[in-house]
Amino acid sequence: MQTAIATLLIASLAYPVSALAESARRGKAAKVSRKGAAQKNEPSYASRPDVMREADDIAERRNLDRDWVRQAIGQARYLPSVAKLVLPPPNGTPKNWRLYRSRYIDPVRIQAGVKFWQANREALARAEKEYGVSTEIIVGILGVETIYGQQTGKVRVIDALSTLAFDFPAAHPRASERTTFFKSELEQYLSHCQRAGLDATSLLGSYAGAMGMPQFMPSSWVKYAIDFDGDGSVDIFNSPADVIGSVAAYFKAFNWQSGMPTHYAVSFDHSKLDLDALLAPDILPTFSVASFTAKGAVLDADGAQHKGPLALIELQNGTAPPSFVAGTENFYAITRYNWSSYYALAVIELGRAVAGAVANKAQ
Ligand SMILES: [Ca+2]
Repeated sequence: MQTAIATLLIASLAYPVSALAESARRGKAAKVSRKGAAQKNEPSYASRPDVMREADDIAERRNLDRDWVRQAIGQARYLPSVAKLVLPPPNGTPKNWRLYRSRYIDPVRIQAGVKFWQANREALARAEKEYGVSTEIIVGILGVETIYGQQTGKVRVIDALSTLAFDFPAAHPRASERTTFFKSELEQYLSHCQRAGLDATSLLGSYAGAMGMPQFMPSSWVKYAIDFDGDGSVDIFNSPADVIGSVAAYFKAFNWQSGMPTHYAVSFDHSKLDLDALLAPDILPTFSVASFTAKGAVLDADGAQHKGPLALIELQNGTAPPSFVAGTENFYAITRYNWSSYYALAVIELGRAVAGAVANKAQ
């Protein structure tokens, strides 16, 4: 989602991203596309004077050809299914890490990851060297996002972004903020397509407008996507090397620190446990090892040696007791791709599983 990302979008929705990201990427994504394809009876945005006025504003702000912008947005159609997907799940929907994990850490995805790793060793090694971002994390991200390009979304980006920019569901608690976000994404999308000579009405992506193998939102596409195979163009749809370099550049920009573990195992000393205090900063790494342990968190030997701040990450397991890990600044960096600790841990564990399978094959 993330983000780059649909990621950022989902991120800023401030509720269990996991459920949303999942529904979008799995079954419901296909459903949206089928429904999306059937939207021919929805009027195009060309018939909405308020939207055409916004198109003119975009053209002026971005110094784009007015007719071109009108034509691109004018061809977009409202997607009712997309609008529904961005609404928060009903209150009280329990999050479930084990269920979430089982959907991403599976043999199909691990096998696809092994193939991707083997086919792109050079680019992965170069990204690790130039950006300090480990192969495991890049492989984990691309597996969770799109199964290495197998599921990049089938919704027209112009339809998704226009729907969310001009008809974001008012029932959403942060509708106004989200509307502003999607208007900005639409604007950047159009501007980038125009400059890169791409057809803004034909690119496909997720229901939120996230594109390509890494599912970058337009703002991340503009800011972080790079040409990493040296062919002179940036292609996050078809070039695995460009995708690898772009994800690495994204992580570097969000303060990924080379060599730092993402998290440590944590248990509790119940005699001094202050769980409320430990959970108060949520996923933001805030505690030194000393203050973490003073509040009753017990780290393993590696964790006790950690130099930077830590966060106590809680993962609900439905009605079963929650799981906990001690997240570092690198764990937090992964949540900048998609604002969910469930997402981050799935990325980490998938990357690790693929690495293990690659090592096994090498023996
Ligand atoms: Ca390229």
